[in-house]
Formats: sequence, structure tokens, C-alpha cells
Amino acid sequence: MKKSSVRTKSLLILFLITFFVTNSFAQDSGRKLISLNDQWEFKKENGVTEKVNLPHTWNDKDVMDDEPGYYRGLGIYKRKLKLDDSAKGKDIYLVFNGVAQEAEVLINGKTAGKHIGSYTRFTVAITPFLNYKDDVIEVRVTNRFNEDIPPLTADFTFFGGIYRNVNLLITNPVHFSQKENGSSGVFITTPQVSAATAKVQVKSIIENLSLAKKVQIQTTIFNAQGKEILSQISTLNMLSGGNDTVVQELNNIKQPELWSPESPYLYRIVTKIIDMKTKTVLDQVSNPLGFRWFKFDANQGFFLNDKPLKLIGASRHQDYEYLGNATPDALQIRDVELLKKMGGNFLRVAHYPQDPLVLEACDRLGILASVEIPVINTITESETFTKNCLDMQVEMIRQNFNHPSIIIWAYMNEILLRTKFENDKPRQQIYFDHVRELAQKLEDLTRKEDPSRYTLLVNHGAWDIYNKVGLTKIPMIIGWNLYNGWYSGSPADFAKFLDQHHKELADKPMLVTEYGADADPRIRSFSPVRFDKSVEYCIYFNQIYLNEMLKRPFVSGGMAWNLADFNSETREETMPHINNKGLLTIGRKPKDTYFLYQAYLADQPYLKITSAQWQDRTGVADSASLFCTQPLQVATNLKSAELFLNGKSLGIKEAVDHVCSWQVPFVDGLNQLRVVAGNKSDETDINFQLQPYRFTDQLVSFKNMNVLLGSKRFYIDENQHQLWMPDQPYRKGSWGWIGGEPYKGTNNRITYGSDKNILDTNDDPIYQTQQVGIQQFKMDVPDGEYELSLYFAELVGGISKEALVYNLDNTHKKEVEENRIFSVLINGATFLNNINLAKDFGYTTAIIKKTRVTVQNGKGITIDFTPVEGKAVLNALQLRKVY
Ligand code: GCB
Repeated sequence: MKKSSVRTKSLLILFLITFFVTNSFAQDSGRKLISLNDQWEFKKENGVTEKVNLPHTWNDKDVMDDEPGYYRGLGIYKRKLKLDDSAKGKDIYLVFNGVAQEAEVLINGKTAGKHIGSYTRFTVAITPFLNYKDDVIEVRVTNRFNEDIPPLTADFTFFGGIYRNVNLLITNPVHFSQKENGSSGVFITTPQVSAATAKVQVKSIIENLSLAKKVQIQTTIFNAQGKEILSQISTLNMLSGGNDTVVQELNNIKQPELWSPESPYLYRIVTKIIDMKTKTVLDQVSNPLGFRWFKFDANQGFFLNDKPLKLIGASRHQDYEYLGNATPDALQIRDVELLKKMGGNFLRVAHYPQDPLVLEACDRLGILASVEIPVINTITESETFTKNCLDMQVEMIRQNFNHPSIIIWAYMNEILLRTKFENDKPRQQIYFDHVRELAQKLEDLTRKEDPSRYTLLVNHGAWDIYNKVGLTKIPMIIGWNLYNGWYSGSPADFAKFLDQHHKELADKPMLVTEYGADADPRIRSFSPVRFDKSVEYCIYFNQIYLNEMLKRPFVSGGMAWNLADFNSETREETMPHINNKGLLTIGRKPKDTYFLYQAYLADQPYLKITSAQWQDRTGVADSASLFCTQPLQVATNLKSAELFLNGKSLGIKEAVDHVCSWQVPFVDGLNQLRVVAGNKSDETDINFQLQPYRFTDQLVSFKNMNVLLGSKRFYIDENQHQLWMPDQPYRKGSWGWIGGEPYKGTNNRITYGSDKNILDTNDDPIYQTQQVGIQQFKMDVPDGEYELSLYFAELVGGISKEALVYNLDNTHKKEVEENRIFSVLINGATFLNNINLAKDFGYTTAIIKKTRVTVQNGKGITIDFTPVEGKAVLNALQLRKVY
């Protein structure tokens, strides 16, 4: 081949490529959508300007500090918009996927649009405001409290900002309507569907912002392989400024592939507007299509495509570790993948509509879903509040209408949690009437907007009040958020509640829309109890709940609260500002409970050492031995399994509620564990730091120990790689406390330790328990040089903020502060003289007092606590042998 012809050929290819690219918008879809996530400038009101990319929130950092609250005010975003001449004559929009919570969009200083509410998309038409030269977009956003915008209060953080993607949309003057509440303008239903045949109805809303035009609306269904299945063309004479609705029926689709969790078969519907004269595509949108039908039955539960299906899954919040709600696309999608991998088939999109990517992932992965608006805990009895609720419901329904995964629209969560007017019963009745009226309005609106799906109203476990107010009569399905054995009573009460529903609301289908117990993955316990935040209590709680739900066909399903830990600013507890009820951590690491769910839900043999997550352990050796016996658990759906420690069998154990447990004699250092069942196996290494039973036995050499006083918990400090263990009463030759009792809080609190935020530390659990009235702490350590640290925090008093409904103990403010003054002596010498924790250091503040101790003459270490006023306390103690 001659050189010149190669050149000619490549030029031709280049030309063809260029031609294809530049014409692809005009020829192919008629519209251009491009993200505008970069190049923004941001400042808080009176703040300094910084460069940011979207998604962005201004609260990602201030929710993590010890200060209560976070910035709720104005934030201003600015960006240049460069449009070339090709944009002239087009219709131009900004599409905001989520801005929290009120937004005003200005173009070149003039208001182009406004939106209320943090969780739904909105589109702003900007064409009339453009100069096509040096256009500037300004978005003024506020997350200030506004009594007319739900949510008013809730157990999650109301991050402010443009926290979802923003797009620029350029369309021809004739296009699918951008006035349909942020929807695509195309609405798909399947009025008839069975395994044999299906009918699809497509309603398109088209607007013409230029001269009269004759157009065709072409709707085509493609199968998953991209093959055209059916197409239909309608003709439309559009007047200038016209807004028309075209309804097309695509009938007789034989033996459609059905959509289900096992086989989420997706068709695609492409709808085009074609200019009759030029045959050019003026606009085009694509939507998913899934063929499925479903039913909820009050006695037999849920059916999908005529087959019974227990809906099991989780609720999800949209925020992420260190990012607040500005969670990037990939992580949003990953959450749905993690739910699928867990074996879940249902996502409760709670407590508000989430990023469109989430529901697209549900469609693709076969996860059924409910979506709800954030009307939570309480309402404002105003017309504007009602209007905002109704607007949000319409936006939610229209924007998400075409997702085959969605089967339920919901609209209220625990709306009677915060009952107002407790001291004025007649007024309270009026409030209840308003709540019921709002529920009825939302119900009627939902049924009108979308008669093809179910409606759901979610209550907390206060049976009487929801029935009394009449809220259990309104929706098609009732959701109960049940926390028996967490916030109240015992886990056994859960089954009683379910049976009560079945008996007294016999014709209402029901879902357990929430249940859960907090698990701080750093906390473990061999005597798990309610509120200790241990992983072990959470496992026990979930076993009971899963068993009871699976047993009862009338329970259509259950959604764990929550898929992942999430930000909740008002919470304190072991991980302040975080709700720890996730099956995953806030950074999406699986907790043992996630493995438990896999064991319950897997359809393949499953075997997993759950305690493998607890790879660094510590404990006191059994009497006169070189090992410490501690339990180890394996989650499985097999009948039994055999465990090996360093190659030696520890026996076969039967699974009880999907868990096998062994008592493992851990040796100091490396312990190799392997579990085997049939041809499945799993293994892990556990590093054990053995503490001597008695220092005087000299069996185990002592290096260091970290002891939590007044506690039965183990605490894993991941940052400093320190392992903390529970205390023990003093034993001769060993160590322990003398005198006193564990901190129980005031006012007969039922919490474990304190649930207050301990200031100046991230290791709150070290300080949240203590021995009150301690007289001595003795360690009969051999002679040598030691470093001793005493940990203190004043747990009583000091709370000035209002009692918070979500704190485990919401009686803080009633605490009576007492003077507490005491001295600490080490081996007879004064170490701390007349200290007053509250006065000297501040309430609930982490204090570490460290010193060196030379142990001689076989005397060990004796720490004396001598009270001057009130009782002496000790929260934790660390002893390290130097040499
Ligand atoms: C609930 C709420 C949810 C909370 C959860 C909890 O009932 O619906 O928003 O986060 O309890 O953890 O207390």
C-alpha cells in the first residue's frame, strides 16, 4: 500500500469519527446530558471561599467533633457555565439530583428556580437567563431548620449541600416534558402481565417550546440482548407551546421473561420524538422495564409472580464514613451489591428517596424496594407543611415510577413518636386529627398517582396509640418498627407483638419495617446484655427476630435496621454521633451480624468463622494453665461443623440458630483455627495475648494489661492496637479491685455504663464504665520497672442540653451532681491529691494520669483510693512492664 493512500484512509476515518461524535447528540438522542460536578466555588454565609467538587456537603467534618450540633445555615455555590453557539436555540436545563434542603438557583444573578426538600430531583429551566458568553450559576442552599419542611426531627444527620450529582441537559425545543416533577416525562405500567402474556402501557408527556410541529412518538421495547421486541409509532401535531400526552399500548408480548430476585430480567424501553419532516430524532429517553406481578396477603404474606417470597433485607441511609451524605456513585451502588451478597431481597429506602443509582441497582440486581418521604416523628399543623409533604410524595412517585424493583410507596415513619400537647388532651386530640388527615391525604394521593403499587405507613411499637388515632386503618400495608429487647422489654416480646397484629388487625398485611440492636464492632462480651453494644448481644437479638419472622407466614417480611451504621448527630453512646445498628460499619466493613444473615439466607452451603473479625484477643489464663478458654462462633446453614485448633480437633458441634460454638483453649501468641463441614471450610488466625492467672505462678510472663473497670466488655482499640479486658475482683497473687460497684447511672437508669459522649477521646467505651466507691486496686506483679496509667472521667452530671429522645438514657438532665473529691496513693505515696474530676478537668472528659512505679521487695503495686467527699472512682487502668 502506498503511503499517501494510508493517509487518505486515516483522514477519512478521522472525519467519520468526528462526524459521528458531533452528530451523535442530534442524530441519536437529540439531547445532551453532561455532568456539572466540577469547578465549583463554595462558601458558607460569611465564610471563606474554597474550591469544591460535587457531591459535596459542608457538614462532613463538623459532625465528627465533640461539639453538639452542626452547621445549619446558608451555603453558596458558584460556577461558570461555558456554552458555545451550538447551544443557542436549544432548551437548557440544570438537573439537580439532590440538594439539602432548600435551594435557590440563580443564573447571572437572576432567580431561575427554587426547590424545597433534600431528597428529590429537580430541574431548572435556564434558557431565558443565559448570555452564552460568561454565564454564572449560583446556588444558594440552606439546611436551616424550617418547620414547614419535613423531616423536622429524626435519628439521622441533616447534612447540607449539593450532595448529589448535577447535570446540564440540553434539549431541542420539542422534548419530553421537564415539568413533570423531575421525572423523565415517560411513565410505564404493565396493566396486564402473566407468564403467558404481557401488555405494556407507555404514557409520554411532550412539550414544544417552539413553532408548531408534526412529530412521531416511537416507543420500542428491547430485550436484555438488545433485540427489538416490539415497537409502536404514534403521530402528534404539536402546537407552538403545546404540552401533549401520548398513551401507547404495546400488547401481546408472549411469554415475557419475568423479573424476580433470582432472575432480574430487564427489558429496556426507548421512547423517541421524531420530526416527521426531517426524520431527525428530537429527543429520546430510555427506561427499564421488568415484568412482574405481586400481592400482599394478611395471612400468607407476600407473593411475587404467584410464588410466596419472604421479604428479607435492610433499610439504608445514604451517608458514608467521613463523607457525610456526599457519597460517590460507586459506593451507592456497592451498598445494594452488599445487600444482595448478604442474601437480602428487599431494600427499604429509608427514610427518604435516595440517589437514582440505588434503585437502578435494585432493578439490575433483583432487590425489591419500598421508598418513602421523610415525614418522621412529628408534623407541623400548617398548610405549607401539608403541601410540602404532598409535593414530595408526587416527586418521589413520578421520579421513580418506572423501576420494576419498587413495589411500595410509603409516607410516614413513627409519626406518633413525639406526641405533642401531653398536658392538654383536647388540643392533643386536634393534633392527632391533623396527623390522621395528613396520612389520609398522602394515602389518597399515592393511590391516585400509582394504583399499581401498595402503600405503607410505618409505626413504632406503640400499639394502642396508632390504633386509637386511626393510622392502622389507612394504608394497604402496616409497617412496625419493633425493638423489643432493645429499647424496651425482652426479645421474646417480639413474637407476642407479631401475633397481636395477626389477631387484631387480621386483614392488614404487615411488614417488620425495622428491628435492630446496636453493635459497636470494637466491643465484645461473653456476658452480653442489652445496651452493652456488644456484637454478641446483637447476634443473639437478630437470631430471635429472624427465627420468629421466618416462622410466621403472615409476616410478609422484615428489614434489619440498618444496612450500615450511619451519622446521627444527637446520639452519644460508645461511638458518639453514630447509630451502630448497621450490619456493616459506616465504612461498610461487615460485622458478625452480616455473616449471620448470610448463614440464614444463603442458598448454597455457608460456613464462616464469625469471630474471625476479632483477631486480636486477650484474656486471663485458666487456673494453673497455659491457655485461656474463650468461646468461638461459626455461622452456617449446615447442620454441624468440626473445629480444629492448631491442627487438633475440638469436636463437632451442632448449629443452633445457624451458629456453632466451641470453647477454645487459646494459647499465648498464634492460634490457627480451621472449621470444616462437608466440603466447606474456613480458617483464621487469632493472636492471643495471655494474661497470667497468678503472677506468682510464673507460668506466663507479664507484658502489659489494659483493664476496664465496672465492665464485662472487651474493647479493641484499633488505632493504638490495644486490647482492653473486663475487670475482676482482687485475687491473691493476681490483680483486681477491692470495694465499690459498677457505675449504674442515676435515676435507675437501664443503660449499660454511661451513654454520654466522653470528650477529648475517640475511645469512649474505655471511660463509659467505672467502679464507684473503689477502695483499692492491687497488682501482685513481680519486682521491676512499670508504667502505670489511671483513666478517669466524671460520668455524673454536666449535661446542659435537652434530653434527647434517641439517647438510651434520656434522663441526663435530671442528674443530681454531687461533689466528688478523692486522693490516690500508689504504694503508700500520694499520687493524686484531692482531685475533683468535674472541677479540675470538666464533666465527661477523658483524663489519663500516668506514672512510673518501681516494684521492689516483692510488694507489688497497691493503689489506694481515699474519698474526701462522695465516692472515689476508677474507669480504667493500664499497666506495662518496662523491664
Ligand atoms: C427507629 C427509627 C429510626 C432510628 C431507629 C433507632 O425506630 O425509625 O430512624 O434510627 O429507630 O435506631 O433508634
